[in-house]
Amino acid sequence: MKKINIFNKESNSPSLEASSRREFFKKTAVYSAGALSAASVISPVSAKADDPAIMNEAPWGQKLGDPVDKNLYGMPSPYEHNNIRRTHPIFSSGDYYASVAMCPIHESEGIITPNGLFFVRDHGGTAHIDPKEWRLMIHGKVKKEIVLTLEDLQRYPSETRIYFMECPANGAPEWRGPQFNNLQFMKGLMSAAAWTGVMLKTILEDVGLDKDAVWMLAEGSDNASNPRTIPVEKALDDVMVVWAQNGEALRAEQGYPVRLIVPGWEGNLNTKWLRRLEFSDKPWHSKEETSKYTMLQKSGKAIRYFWVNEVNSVITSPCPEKPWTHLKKGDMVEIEGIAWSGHGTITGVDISLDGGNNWKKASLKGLVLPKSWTRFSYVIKWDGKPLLLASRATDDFGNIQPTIDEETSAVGVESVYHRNAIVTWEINKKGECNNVQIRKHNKKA
Ligand SMILES: Nc1nc2c(c(=O)[nH]1)N[C@H]1C(S)=C(S)[C@@H](COP(=O)(O)O)O[C@H]1N2
Ligand SMILES: [Mo]
Repeated sequence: MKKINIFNKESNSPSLEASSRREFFKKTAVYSAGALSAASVISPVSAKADDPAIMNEAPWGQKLGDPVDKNLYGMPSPYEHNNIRRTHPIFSSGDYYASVAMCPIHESEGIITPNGLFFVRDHGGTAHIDPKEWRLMIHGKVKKEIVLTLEDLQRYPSETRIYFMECPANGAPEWRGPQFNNLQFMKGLMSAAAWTGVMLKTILEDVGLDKDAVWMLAEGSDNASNPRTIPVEKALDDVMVVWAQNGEALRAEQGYPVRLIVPGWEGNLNTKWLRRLEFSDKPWHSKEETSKYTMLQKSGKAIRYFWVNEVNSVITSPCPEKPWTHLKKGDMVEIEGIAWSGHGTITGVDISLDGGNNWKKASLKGLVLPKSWTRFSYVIKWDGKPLLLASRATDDFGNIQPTIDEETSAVGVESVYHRNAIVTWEINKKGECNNVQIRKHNKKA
């Protein structure tokens, strides 16, 4: 877990950090004066009072609409055809079985991803399982080895919890420089949902773990099986065995009928189409099981076990797909985005308008939950001048998002995993938004 400490504010004394931070905000008070609270009136009026679209009776009001039994499972409006997952050849190995479909996070609202838009990462295609045929075996270093049917599993008391999930390869192509002028391809290997299932610790209390059980192997029943090892400590903490997502059964793409949820840890540990949990006193040493998601360091050595999705954030509005080209000089506009940390809860997000030389506090809006997406907001009056917009999140474990220089000086550019360096958008005079990489930021803020 070495990498975490590199970006951990604990290297400074906490009180010193806090006071220098206060000082900083005092010093930048003048600069901050241009920033307005989210409560400021924006009044972005663009239509005339006699606009025919409001003066005339709409065609859809002149006839009956569809009968309520037309769609017994609701679908998005046909006008929302652009809000879809997208895949890209850079993330595929020639076909789309072992590949990814990325979440349209630029269109995402709030802290929940609709089930049809949740990102998909399959290694051997999406399996379709008849729930009657589904079984879960729990064995190895347990007092009582068991095989559960779905009905058995659902007899355990259930819980619903909101968590994000992020593939550690999110942003992978960005390590060597900007690759996409597109947020969905840059950061769309993540989503968030309300998961319903049983806490794994509830099952493990029932079957009884042997004292020397320290590792858990989770395996799926799909073509890839995705075997992964997880420390028992985590399994007993907040891991869930879930069958529902946002109030309905899991989608096939998310592992129907049952998957593992490992909150805040790498997406690949969240085994879909779960079939087996095996407990052991030692890690498994085969290549498939542990060597895939190591963290290559600059030295050429790799960190073997590294699971947490570190503190991260990105501005989702504006972004390359949602520029400010419709804005006029002097318009009020909300800068908005998502922050998340697999360690815990987001404590704050700072916004920079000048590529990281000055930072100001954004407000966190709505629910702020551990290991969940957290929305942040910062309203400005745009003077029509070019900006370099960046966001920087902190979490309650004292982590702060690193600059690109800080991150690459720690791990080099050969890594493809766990990218959490600050993302910068360049807004030009036309209001277009481009993905640029600012390597260095003012560290003091
Ligand atoms: N059985 C199985 N589980 C799996 C995978 C898989 O291919 N097979 N992919 C893993 C990876 S790498 C990730 S990032 C997450 C993605 O979950 P999602 O497809 O629901 O977004 O599932 C993980 N669980
Ligand atoms: Mo993944």
